[in-house]
Amino acid sequence: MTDKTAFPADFVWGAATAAYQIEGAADEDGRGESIWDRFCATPGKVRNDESGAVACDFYHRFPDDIRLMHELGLDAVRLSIAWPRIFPEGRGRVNQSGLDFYDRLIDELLAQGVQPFPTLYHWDLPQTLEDEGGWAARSTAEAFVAYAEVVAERLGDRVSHWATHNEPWVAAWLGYGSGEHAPGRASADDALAAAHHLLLSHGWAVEAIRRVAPDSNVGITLVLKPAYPASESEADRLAARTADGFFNRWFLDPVFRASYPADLLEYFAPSAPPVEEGDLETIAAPLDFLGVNYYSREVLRANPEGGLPLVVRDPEASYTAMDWEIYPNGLFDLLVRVRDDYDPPPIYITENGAAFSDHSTHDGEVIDPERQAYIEAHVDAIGRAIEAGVGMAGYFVWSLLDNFEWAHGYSKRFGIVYVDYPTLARVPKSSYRWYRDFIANQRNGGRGSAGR
Ligand code: IFM
Repeated sequence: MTDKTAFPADFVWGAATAAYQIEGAADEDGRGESIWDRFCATPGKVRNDESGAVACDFYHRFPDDIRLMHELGLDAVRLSIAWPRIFPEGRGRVNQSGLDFYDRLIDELLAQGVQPFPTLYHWDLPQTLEDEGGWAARSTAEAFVAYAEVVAERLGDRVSHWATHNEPWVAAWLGYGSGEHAPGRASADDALAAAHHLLLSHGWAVEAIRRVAPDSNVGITLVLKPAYPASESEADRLAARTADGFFNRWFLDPVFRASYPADLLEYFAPSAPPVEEGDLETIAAPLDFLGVNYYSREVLRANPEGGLPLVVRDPEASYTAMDWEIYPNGLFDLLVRVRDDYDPPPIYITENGAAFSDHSTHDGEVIDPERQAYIEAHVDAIGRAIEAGVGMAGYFVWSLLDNFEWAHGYSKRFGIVYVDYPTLARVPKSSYRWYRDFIANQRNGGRGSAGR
């Protein structure tokens, strides 16, 4: 175990959320339709045809939820801005009520001592833009920059840290490659184009945010998944390298090296991202921080039939309710590797957490020791990375509240606060109390033991 005093005094302890997953109020105050509203309304796309129409009703209940954040002792919270609240048609007309909502939200957070770390895009693209080609079209990247500028202009006097995008791999490959997520397209060409335009819009937005809010720290959040070979064989090592290229290097290389990885360009050929002159230099705009979302790893072996690498399941390992292997050391390995290969700016773990099937007991308690153990082990891995010299700036647990888990609907609970969906009552879980005591202990220089 790491020495808990490894964390610097200014290390940020946070929790993460996203607009579509918690806000609800889908038709209120002029919000436009998003691709997730449309996807959820399409029968069979989301478990039980559930949607984020009400979600946790954070839109109305945010003062109470911010009180929970304050009592938890959070330094910061990740929230995302819903693009369709600001530009109901994606571009053009600004909906002032949408901006007013985030204005009130940010003021309330600051009043309670919680720093907002907004993300501009957490997957809720205005449907009108999807109708014009979505992220597969360059024009969506142009619309994103106009949106980023309007939001940063209004909120930039109170926001210190902006993330442009959350997990462009998911937005591109699950949204446009497999169709598991909105908008539900299944085309590798579209996914490659979407990934490129997401990255391009990131680069353009970095410049736009800094122009209108010069004191901002700007970064991007990538979901990274270390890939390990199932054996030392050359074929398995190549399988792991390909998986690593697909998940990790495809995004890290353009952001930090202004290039796409050559082995993956070859792998995807004849499909290719629609790169225009100057795009890669734009994407590689220097950043103030890198956000890393880490949940699990993959172990790969070569496919004897020559197709995609095969994922190997470790029968000895523990898995979460998402069926994701619990592998905290992967986070340590990943952080050291990202530092060695990319020399990034300070890293925030912008998401880390686990879904388990939590229940409220007869006396109304929710006891979730597996989640506590998961968080503790991953925080420990971060402490070890700091001791190994990796520049770490903060940790955000995913998630503050149980919420709408995309195609899984409400069936997967990631929160440290339980949400009773029929009544929308909030019940802090035992992991919430553990995290509260852990944060308080860190403020105390890591000298006491975190309460159980
Ligand atoms: O719920 C998601 C979140 O929106 C993005 N990162 C992963 C989480 C768990 O799947």
